[in-house]
Amino acid sequence: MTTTRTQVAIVGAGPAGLVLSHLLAGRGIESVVLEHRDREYVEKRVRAGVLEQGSVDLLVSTGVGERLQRECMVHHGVQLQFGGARHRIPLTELTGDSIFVYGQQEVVKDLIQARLDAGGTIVFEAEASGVDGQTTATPTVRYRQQGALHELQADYVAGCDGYHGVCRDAIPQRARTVYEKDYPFAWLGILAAVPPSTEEVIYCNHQRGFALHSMRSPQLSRLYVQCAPDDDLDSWPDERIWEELQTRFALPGFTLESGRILEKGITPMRSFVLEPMQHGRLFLAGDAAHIVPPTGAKGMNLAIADAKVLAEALAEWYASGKTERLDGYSDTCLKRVWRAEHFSWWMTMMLHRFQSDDEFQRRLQLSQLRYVTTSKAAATSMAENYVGRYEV
Ligand code: FAS
Ligand code: PHB
Repeated sequence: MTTTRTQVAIVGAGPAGLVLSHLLAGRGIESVVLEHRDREYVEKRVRAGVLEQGSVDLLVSTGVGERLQRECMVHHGVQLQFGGARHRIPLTELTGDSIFVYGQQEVVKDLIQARLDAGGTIVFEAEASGVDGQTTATPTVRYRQQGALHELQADYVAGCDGYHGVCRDAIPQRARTVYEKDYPFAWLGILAAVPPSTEEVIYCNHQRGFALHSMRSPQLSRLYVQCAPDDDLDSWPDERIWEELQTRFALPGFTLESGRILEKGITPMRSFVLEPMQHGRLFLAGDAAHIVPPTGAKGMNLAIADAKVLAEALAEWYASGKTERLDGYSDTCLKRVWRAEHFSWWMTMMLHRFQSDDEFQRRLQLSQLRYVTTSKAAATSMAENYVGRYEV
């Protein structure tokens, strides 16, 4: 077994781990990122698509936003469709902020390239199996690469390995509390080589279920349709996907373009928070600590926000030996996490069809949708949460 050492060991090369490594490098702090998959896999994995103003400001201000600024699609509103009509929430008019459509895989590509250009270390195909010594001064990550066992010693370990990673389990059961909720549906998502049929993201509440129309570029559409939680892709041939999407988005004078599906996948819907997000010298960031249903477009933005807080806390310790920010990391992050958890739950409850749905709940949903699309106060509340501009 080989043993190596760094200042900060980061498990996971998703948005949380890569932003953290990038920000630490900007403060002269060395890190090593251990990533289970190969570079091609992580750069092709299609996931989130909406960046908040705060996330974009961070990436641009730290020198990794040049392609994002060139290629992203800037949106000043989102559409809510229900009861046979579409209603616009004017995000920028209500909050002063916009949203930025730029695929998560593009953010990952830009960050990986920036780290490697800067001489950063990302060890691909390195699967972490556990963390030891997290309450000592030298926490250690055990990992396998090419069949051999290795260990990475560090001053601190950042668990950025997502919901299915191993770092969360390095926090003892006695020291943690889990809050979670599963939803009785999933999202089937497609990436299609079809120009978007809309200029702005459409969230649709339809009798048959929720549907979402987003995009990745003027040539690429990203769409989702609510499906059963145990659905599999075999029961969703392309023809059925397009037929269901066209049914749910149907409006007089509107045509949903269809075409070649490049990628499809089913994402389960859950809300999940682990408290606290730290134990000793192990700190969790992003999906390793919390999950939101993607209805609020918060997942990737929360991961980036956690990384920013952790980078600033680690920089304070390396500069001064002070631990106030590190000690308060979890409390600081959880304020924003719970705001995003509530908003994502609220959007999910307002827009989806629940099998146990009785007409009372259906009428509550429609009343909520009518209120959000007619009251400036209600629309502003939704807009503030959606663009991520709130004091928590
Ligand atoms: P990530 O999961 O992105 O990254 C974790 C990384 O750790 C991965 O690269 C993984 O390979 C690696 N890893 C895991 N275990 C490891 C181990 N043992 N050793 C080493 N590395 C390990 N959010 C939205 O806002 N909108 C969406 O539409 C949306 N769609 C999604 C679809 C899917 C299928 C999934 C799973 C999530 C989706 N999300 C969406 C949420 C998603 O964008 C996350 O919030 C975001 O990826 C969080 O980033 P990270 O915390 O970095 O975790
Ligand atoms: C996406 O573009 O993938 C997207 C947009 C809005 C969401 C979720 C996903 O709420």
